[in-house]
Amino acid sequence: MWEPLVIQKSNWKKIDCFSLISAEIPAIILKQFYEKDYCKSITSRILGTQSNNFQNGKLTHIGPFLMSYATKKRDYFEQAKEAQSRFDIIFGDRQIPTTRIFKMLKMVFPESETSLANESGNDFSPFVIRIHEPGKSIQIHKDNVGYEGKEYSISNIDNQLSCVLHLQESEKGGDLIIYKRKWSRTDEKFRNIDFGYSSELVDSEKSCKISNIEQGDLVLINPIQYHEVTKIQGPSPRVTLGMFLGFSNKMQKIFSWA
Ligand SMILES: O=C(O)CCC(=O)C(=O)O
Ligand SMILES: [Fe+2]
Repeated sequence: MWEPLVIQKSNWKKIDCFSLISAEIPAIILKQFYEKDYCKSITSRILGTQSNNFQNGKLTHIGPFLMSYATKKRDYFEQAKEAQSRFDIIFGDRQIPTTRIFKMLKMVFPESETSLANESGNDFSPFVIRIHEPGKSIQIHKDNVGYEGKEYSISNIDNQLSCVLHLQESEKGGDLIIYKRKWSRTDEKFRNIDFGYSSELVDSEKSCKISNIEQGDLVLINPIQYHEVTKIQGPSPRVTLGMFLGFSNKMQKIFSWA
């Protein structure tokens, strides 16, 4: 059995990030991390905001995603600044999800200092909002800033987690699948031209499909384990807000970025 750790509301003390880092569990799901009403109002503001395309229009993003700017650091920080004003419009008087996520981290790692990643006075983008339209999917991939973000200061972190707030679910599809296989450098020959990896890599691996995520849930995964999101089949887009968490100095410092 390779199953997620499901944490009910406000039981944050039970969050075990070490089991996630060691891949003993595929994911941690924090149920009802945000109220449904909050998610509904943020989603309606998001769907009314202009967004930019990523992966040739297959997904729609608000805010830059560092992996797309691996060798374009200056552009990334410029886009991060620009995105901030869009985030300000979306959140307005409502709480920025980073606030509650940092509060949760403080409870789990009371000795650690958590902050938005910064390099030479430039803030990284705090999160990326993804609008997954019906028919779209996210191919099998991994996220590893230590490999793909070599030009950035945060690439020397010890561990990386991915943290996704589910603002709206599609009626059908859009399931997250995590494979019990960690990326390694030699896998690069299985890389697709545009994005992701050949499914050959994970065909015979243990996996966990999470199909019961609800609006307001926060999902933590270890993104160096291969993962994918299945095709969105319902009429409504799947809307998420994602960020990465980087741990360094024996978990003393926690950085966030997207
Ligand atoms: O569930 C999602 O939308 C994103 C999954 C993913 O690729 C990640 O968390 O790194
Ligand atoms: Fe990912």
